[in-house]
Amino acid sequence: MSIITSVRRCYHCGKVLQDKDPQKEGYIDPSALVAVRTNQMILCQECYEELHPNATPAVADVSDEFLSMLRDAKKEGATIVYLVDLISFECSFNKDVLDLITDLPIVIIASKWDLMPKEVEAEHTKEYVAHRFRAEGFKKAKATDVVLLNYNSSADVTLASGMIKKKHNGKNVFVIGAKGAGKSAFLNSFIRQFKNTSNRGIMIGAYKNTSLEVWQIPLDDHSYIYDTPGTGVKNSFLGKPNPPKEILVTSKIVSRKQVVALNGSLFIGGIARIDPIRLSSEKKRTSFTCYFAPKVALKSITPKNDMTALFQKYIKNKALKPYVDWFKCQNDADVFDFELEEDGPRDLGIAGVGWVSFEGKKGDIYRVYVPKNIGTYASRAKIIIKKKEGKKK
Ligand SMILES: Nc1nc2c(ncn2[C@@H]2O[C@H](COP(=O)(O)OP(=O)(O)OP(=O)(O)O)[C@@H](O)[C@H]2O)c(=O)[nH]1
Ligand SMILES: [Mg+2]
Repeated sequence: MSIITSVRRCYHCGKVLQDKDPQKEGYIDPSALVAVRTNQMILCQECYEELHPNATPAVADVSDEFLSMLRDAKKEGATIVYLVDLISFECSFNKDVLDLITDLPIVIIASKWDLMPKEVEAEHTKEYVAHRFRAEGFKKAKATDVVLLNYNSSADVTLASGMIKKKHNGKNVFVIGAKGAGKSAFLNSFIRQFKNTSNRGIMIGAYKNTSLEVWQIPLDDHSYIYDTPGTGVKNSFLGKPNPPKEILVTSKIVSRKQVVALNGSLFIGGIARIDPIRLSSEKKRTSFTCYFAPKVALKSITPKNDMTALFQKYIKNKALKPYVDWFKCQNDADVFDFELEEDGPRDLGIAGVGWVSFEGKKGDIYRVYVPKNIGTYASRAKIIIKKKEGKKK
């Protein structure tokens, strides 16, 4: 006689489950294995992570070494130059970074000003950036702390350099921001205008007790300005191994209009989708002003019975550019409902790609589909289109 016992396996990949070694296949936390009955379907940790959607939009990642550098900055009361890419920075913040620096003096540089659409208005944009920083914990951030920067404009660079010199008060300055935000481009322009009044030179090397490669430029005999490695962009399309080239904004964005009916959808290439699912306006449709690179195809879909199957068909047939091979079906998506809490111009954005702007009404709900682990956000509008002719850039 033999005793036959059914071996518990992952319902998705079929691997035999084990709770001893997280590095080996089929691993599952022991508590999860105990908690479920023998006949219940269960997933190994790897499949659970692969299949399980995020409960909140994905956030930016950061290394421990970077945090240890910022602990130094905090200790010495250094000044932070926080550099953000105006086209897409809303999902680039990291809570551990913010916890260390929100009380330090700050200069905010918003780069790629030259790539913003022509209808953009400088004062509104500065206030928008300051508002986003206040929301992230920089309670005192003001529009006057923000410099809009085109790194090719020597006037913009002079303005930013002047603000840094005025604020840093003899202490070190750390230039931080997401990968690709434009930190090095700014510091290269800074160096072109730079007069070294100290008896020290510009150096490149590992920051104290870390492997972080930093540039250090002497501001005076006691302080440096550091160009630091970018914080993680794993939650952005730009952080993926081969980001689709169509998303890259290389010239001034030109806005496009798309009207989408209630329960219809705006397909953004084969990489995202936005559906108005509750609208209070009588017209029961939303007019989106869309800010993406010109090769990102946009398509307004009238409501259909099976929107999921339709979106899947578009993705499978590669009908709209861009598309990525890691977003094949609805199971690969994170899906969020954004319910508006106030009336007024609002944005919905996708990390590393762009955003749509529209007139929001309190209580309206928009459903956003993005590939799993790509950030998405809702905010007040980055660009307000004035009825009367406003100040042009
Ligand atoms: N059009 C435009 N392009 C910019 C601007 N600033 C930076 N760039 C471009 O953005 C890209 C990334 O800039 P970098 O300066 O390397 O970014 P970074 O923040 O140093 O990136 P990491 O070192 O990887 O963290 C480069 O191709 C720059 O030429 C700007 O103001 N306008
Ligand atoms: Mg750099």
